[in-house]
Amino acid sequence: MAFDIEMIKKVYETMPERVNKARELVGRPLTLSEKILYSHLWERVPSQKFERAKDYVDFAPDRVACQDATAQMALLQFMHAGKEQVAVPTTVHCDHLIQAKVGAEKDLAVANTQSKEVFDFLSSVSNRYGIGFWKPGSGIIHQIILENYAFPGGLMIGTDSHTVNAGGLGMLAIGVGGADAVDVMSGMAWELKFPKLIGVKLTGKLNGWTAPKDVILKVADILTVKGGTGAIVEYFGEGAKSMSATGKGTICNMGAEIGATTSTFGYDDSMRRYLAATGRQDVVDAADQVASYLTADPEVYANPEQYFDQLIEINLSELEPHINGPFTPDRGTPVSKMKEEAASNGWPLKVEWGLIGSCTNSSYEDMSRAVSIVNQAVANNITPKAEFGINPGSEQIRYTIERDGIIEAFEKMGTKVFTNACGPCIGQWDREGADKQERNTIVHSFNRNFSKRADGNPNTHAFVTSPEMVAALAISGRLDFNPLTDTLLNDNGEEVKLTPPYGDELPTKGFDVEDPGYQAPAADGSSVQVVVSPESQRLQLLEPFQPWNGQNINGAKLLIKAEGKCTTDHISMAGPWLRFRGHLDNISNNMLIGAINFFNKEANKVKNQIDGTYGEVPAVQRQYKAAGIPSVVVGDHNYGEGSSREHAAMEPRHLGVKAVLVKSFARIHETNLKKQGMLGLTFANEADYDKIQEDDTINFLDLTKFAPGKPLTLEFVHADGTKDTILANHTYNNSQIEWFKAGSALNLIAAGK
Ligand code: MIC
Ligand code: SF4
Repeated sequence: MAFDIEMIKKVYETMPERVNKARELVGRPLTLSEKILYSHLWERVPSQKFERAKDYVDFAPDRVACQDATAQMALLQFMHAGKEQVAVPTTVHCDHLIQAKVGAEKDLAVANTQSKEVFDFLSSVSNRYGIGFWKPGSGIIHQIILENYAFPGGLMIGTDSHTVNAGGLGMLAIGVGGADAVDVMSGMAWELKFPKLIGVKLTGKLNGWTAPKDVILKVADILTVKGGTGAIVEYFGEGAKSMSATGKGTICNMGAEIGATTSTFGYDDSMRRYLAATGRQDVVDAADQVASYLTADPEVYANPEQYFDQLIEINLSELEPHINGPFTPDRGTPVSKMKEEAASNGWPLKVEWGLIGSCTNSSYEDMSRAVSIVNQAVANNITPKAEFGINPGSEQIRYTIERDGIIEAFEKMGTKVFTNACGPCIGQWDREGADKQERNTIVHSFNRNFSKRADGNPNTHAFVTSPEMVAALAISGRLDFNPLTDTLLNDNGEEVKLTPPYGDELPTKGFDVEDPGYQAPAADGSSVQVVVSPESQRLQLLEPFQPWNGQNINGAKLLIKAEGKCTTDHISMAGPWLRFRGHLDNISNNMLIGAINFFNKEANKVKNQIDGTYGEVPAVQRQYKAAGIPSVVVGDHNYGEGSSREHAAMEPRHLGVKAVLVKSFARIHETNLKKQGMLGLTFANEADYDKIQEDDTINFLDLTKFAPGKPLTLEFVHADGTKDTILANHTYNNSQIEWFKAGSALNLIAAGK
């Protein structure tokens, strides 16, 4: 039986009435995304039509998921909300804090010792408040969600940007910061600007070396890292039906990389098969009763251009395998063009490592298709040229692939099998030699490849591709190997051509597992003690942020003018810093240390306007704070792209930065800034970015008149006494302005407002 099946049945019972009402209000056939949104309104039955990209709407998500690296801050905040129990089904997953080094068994034991305090905290808070807890080693949050909790037509939020993975089962699953999760766990509405809709029509059928991953690598190439901002991507067409549910999950997962709010697919047979194989025939039976509500109205897919804001068409039969990177997931290169591209850009051609796993590609199907390539290498006497590592997505997958001989086949090739966890994908990789900072290339099936992300080495060129291509490239040891046309030399000096991958979508003998690693919460947790030691270096209880003093901000200093890409990895780096995710003061020592200073093109070196020296960003900011001087951060486009980590907003807030002024924001980060009581502003005129100088002092002229839709006026006083007055736009609505005034959204919840 599925978890929370009664809740799921209730969603289906209420769906027809709500969707029918919405169709009447909107006055035309509905997309799937609209059906899910309109059937999850806080007001229950819809009473008005919403305008896309304009109206803020209150929603009632069905469930919440948190992973260990973000759950600490989310739950520390939730503890302030004064509730006895979470209001909707919620789970916590331990997956980010486990380092990959020698292999699963030893690495997990090390993590359980090193992060014991954090795991114990998460386990006891979960037990206290009625939250399902998935222990370290149980798997990566998004695979566990897909295997256990996702259901067609549902709406969920999760404190991780790849929550969107659950779109593979026809959900709308959306990544948020911890403060948003706290709203929903506390029984309040969750607010989102009604998204725009991008339709992707998939014709033809995947074949040969092409995999679902290539669909999203192609879409990322078309839309770029910010092309999906504020939009839901809805996939449909014959090509969509021919893909597995986990393959659909891969596509939705990487929708985070184009900034999309989420992505989804209509309910189909692939979802029925996956639900049944993962023990949820009850969900299939319930969903089948309302099947027409779990996909768009037929008119929509017949004439998509009338219903979507943007339409993309991809013919799967013609799609080539793609290899995206380095340093950004939207730089797509079809395999046939790689020789040329790699040579003209001088990318290191030798592949040092091939890594298969991460939440986007760690399903049974992924492992079974990748191993079909590995098996060919072994059978043909080819010694792989690169090292190999895999992270299975969940204990259920690991157990099943071990039973089916897949692990053994990987190991024949010297593959390291790491813990069922994020591992190298988030810098939890103790890669030998990474500290030498040599230029090198790795290929992986993850979703992100920002600088330093996997091994901390800024010279590692990481390329994202499908698991089967990772296997082929790692075996050949070359980035420009094209398995469709090229041959490999085996150990006997013979030429061998690899044949295309094949594999089972689902295990023919069914999934199996001995201990999935789940801990159910106490039925009544009121007596459970949650202890945080005041001496802890890993956890720190939160102090409420101070409310706004009602005055204009005057005499603020420019902390940094960040140039170019500034993702949440640049603002609050992961890897070794993950251990401080529950300790705001300690983690604040990584604030913006990866951002490039426009004025000297260096990272973590900014001018201290108090004494004119140059120092590390957090250190300089701590001096401003100690001197009671406010500060402002200036940034470029798509600032805060990537992760949902609210630390990227809480750290500047904690250290006394007042405003972040950029050309444009990534959605989750903008909301995180608002929730934490910061000013997130955008240049009304982008060219004003060029006017900002290193020694600037900033005065807010009309913050006392802060109101929705009204730009703020900022005066930049330069060192020579001249001034530039510029306009800064913002997207705060009335209630968000209240968060700013109160010091944070949480301060309002705690005050019972
Ligand atoms: C990531 O992939 O960057 C992470 C680590 O999963 C983050 C969450 C985090 O920073 O904890 C995400 O994607 O939201
Ligand atoms: Fe974990 Fe990587 Fe997925 Fe983030 S993207 S949840 S770090 S596997």
